[in-house]
Amino acid sequence: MGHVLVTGAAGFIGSHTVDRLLAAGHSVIGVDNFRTGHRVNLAGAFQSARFAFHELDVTASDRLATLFAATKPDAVVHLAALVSVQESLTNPDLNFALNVHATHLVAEAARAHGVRRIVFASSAAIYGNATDLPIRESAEKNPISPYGAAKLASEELLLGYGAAFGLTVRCQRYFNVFGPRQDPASPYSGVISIFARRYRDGTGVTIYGDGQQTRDFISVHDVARANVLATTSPEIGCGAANICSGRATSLLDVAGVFARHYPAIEAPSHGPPRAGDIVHSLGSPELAAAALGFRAEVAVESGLDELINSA
Ligand code: UD2
Repeated sequence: MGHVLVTGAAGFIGSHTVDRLLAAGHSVIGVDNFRTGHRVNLAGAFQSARFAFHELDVTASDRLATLFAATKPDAVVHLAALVSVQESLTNPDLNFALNVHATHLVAEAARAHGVRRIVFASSAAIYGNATDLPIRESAEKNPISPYGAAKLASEELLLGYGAAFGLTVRCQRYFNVFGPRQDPASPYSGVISIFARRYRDGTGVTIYGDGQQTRDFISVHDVARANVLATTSPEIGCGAANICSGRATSLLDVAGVFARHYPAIEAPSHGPPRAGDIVHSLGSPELAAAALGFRAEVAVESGLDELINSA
């Protein structure tokens, strides 16, 4: 079994990835600075004797290198990031530090300490406003935020490392991930996390626009499984793949599931469309199926049922 270091371990996707690696029998070194992650997300992981945790900022390069030297991981799953597109617009310096420079520091530590594989949290944001749907990996990359640009730059950096130094690099281009532990704190948080909080609190939700806009929502359980496949599958090449469901779901359909669970709560109100919103986003899941043997299995409706019932 492998020895895997996960950065951003206490985050939404990180903590589910840690849980799944542990369930598969691997040993895991979790790293997080709790900037946006939460210790409570690792409550299950802390029960495992195969889990070790280090509170560490990945931009502290000396401490990061010391940790790699001490723990000698086989693979790194690099999920630590500035996760908000909006925050990358208001604080581009921090976006560069956390979403570009940190990637370099992780790649360098990995190279220096003989890590065989790096799995990286990329994003559909690298495609920008793509209109030719479903979006394939070969589509033009037109990031429209510092966040999307940083994710694309990090992909290139890592793939260059892979080619030069013989590491296997997998870039995971996540679409709209949802599920338990997603933080609804900001108005720019994922829409499903906002709806889940507001329905639970008994306050109505607002749909920006007519609700016919669609997204490729993917359950965090599927995303964690894709991360484990990318980390542990033998004989895998370097590359980038969409991690998506390949299915378009409208906001009205999402709201409809919540309405069935909460019949007493007022119907959504409609506000003006959000500035800069795209109407439709949909990924092609075919490359991930071919490269990783990954296909999403959780239907949006059952993922929403689980999320609502766990609230
Ligand atoms: C992503 C980014 C967002 C922005 C946008 C640019 C995430 C989570 N969000 O948004 O920051 O950069 O890309 O295209 O990465 N909505 C509502 N009511 C709400 C909240 C959202 O109707 O209370 C709508 C929103 O207007 C959009 C849809 O829900 O049409 C999905 O919103 P999202 O922020 O979850 O995801 P996305 O891909 O639009």
